Amino acid sequence: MPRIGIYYAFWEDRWQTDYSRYIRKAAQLGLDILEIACTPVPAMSRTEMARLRDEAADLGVMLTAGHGPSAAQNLASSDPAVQRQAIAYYTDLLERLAFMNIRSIGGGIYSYWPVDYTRPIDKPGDWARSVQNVRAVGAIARDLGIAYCLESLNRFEGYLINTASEAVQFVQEVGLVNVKVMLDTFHMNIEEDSFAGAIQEAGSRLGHFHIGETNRKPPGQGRMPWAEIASALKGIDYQGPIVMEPFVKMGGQVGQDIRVWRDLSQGASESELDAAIFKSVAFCRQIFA
Ligand SMILES: [Mn+2]
Repeated sequence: MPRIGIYYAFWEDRWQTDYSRYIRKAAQLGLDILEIACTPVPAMSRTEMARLRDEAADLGVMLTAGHGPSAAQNLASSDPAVQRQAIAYYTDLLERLAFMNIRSIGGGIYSYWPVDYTRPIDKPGDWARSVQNVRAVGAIARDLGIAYCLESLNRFEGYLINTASEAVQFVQEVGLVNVKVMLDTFHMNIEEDSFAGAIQEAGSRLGHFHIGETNRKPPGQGRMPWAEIASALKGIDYQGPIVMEPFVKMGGQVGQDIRVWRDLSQGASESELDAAIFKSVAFCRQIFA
């Protein structure tokens, strides 16, 4: 059975929170994985990190990490000082994730997010710098037993890796087994010619998979071709995490960064949001069985 998870920010409007609450909620809703944001991790005490690690273990919830790096954490930056700062950031972060028994980090962790498109883009230069620096950071992750998963993002959110094909090329140039491709159905829906084709192209390099409908509602509420997607994942014998990343509420930094400008939940209360996820988990168990 595949491991199904959820990104905590479905319920939150900030990129940080008390994750204990969501570890318990994930367990209650029948999820195998809680994905957390890395934002608060560098400021956590060892006691707090150990508490989250142990709470998750006690409830049988696996933790994974997602990250949208700030401009100061941009491994592709043309400024050598920013590159050094970004490498130092990941060096500390990865050690902390390993301490928390988190063995997967994913996202635009080869660039920064959200991108400032008012500035000119140097894709070849940023690509070359990012390959080199992801190799350095990826080696640290490898030594800690962490998969470093590069998420292919749609053009409005990223410019270095928009497709599975570009992700595979990037990962090949990095050349480390633990630096993997990460796909997300929301981004794939915009950029890929074929869902199955993209998954097949990633193949054994696929390390993390995000799911959601075209408008980021929970899986099962829209028109994503789930049968094709599930069949393709089965075809490549994908055994990694499948994490839903729904966003339905406006407000806060999350609503701003995700560009949620209407309440897609129709005014749902927290218990109604929970019920929607409970239903979506059942849908995922069925479709990905
Ligand atoms: Mn995603």
